[in-house]
Amino acid sequence: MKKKARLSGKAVEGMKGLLSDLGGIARKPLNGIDTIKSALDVGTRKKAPPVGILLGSASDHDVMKGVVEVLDELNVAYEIDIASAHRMPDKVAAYAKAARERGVEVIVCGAGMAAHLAGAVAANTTLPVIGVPLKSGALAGVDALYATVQMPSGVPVATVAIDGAKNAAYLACEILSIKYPNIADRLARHRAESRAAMEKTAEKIRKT
Ligand code: RP5
Repeated sequence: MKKKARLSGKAVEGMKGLLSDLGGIARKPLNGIDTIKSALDVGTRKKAPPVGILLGSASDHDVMKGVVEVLDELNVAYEIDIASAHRMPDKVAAYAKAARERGVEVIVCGAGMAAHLAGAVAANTTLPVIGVPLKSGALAGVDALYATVQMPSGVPVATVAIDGAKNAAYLACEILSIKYPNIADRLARHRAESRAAMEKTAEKIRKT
């Protein structure tokens, strides 16, 4: 009898979280781009949001929701889906090949272990691809870091730190800010706020 493929407990939990996050269809206008975030229709819609987020597995969602949190905070629209480089290679290639024409402007990929996702996406598009190496397995993300960052010349992947989901989102926004002045303004405001918060803490420390 054929053995059924089973998802790990972590993957099932990640999938549940992802589906509950995507449960309510959210519309978010950005610079005239009206978007719907849905795990179901990525790759088929004509007008895509500027940021595409791909996860190598449902088990990556816990960390990768950091990308979503930052994009929500900066009011930048995105679409998110699971596209595993080794389990769904055809979906990965199709997504990457169609992305530019659909209107995607930056792609963020998060994957762990041998982490081929960002490289496989970069191989199929000339859009900027940001890779987030994720901590998992025996090598705790060092494997994913090397696999993501060590792209051969000509097919770059801008790689952030292990589990650096939030920085991937900020970097995606910085890339978009070249074209969208309102995103540049929001980034500048965010930097100013984070500086002010640090000064406030410093003030407290100085007084103790
Ligand atoms: C990678 O292998 C995924 O990106 C994930 O980080 C890791 C484990 O995947 P699952 O076995 O949990 O699906 O491909």
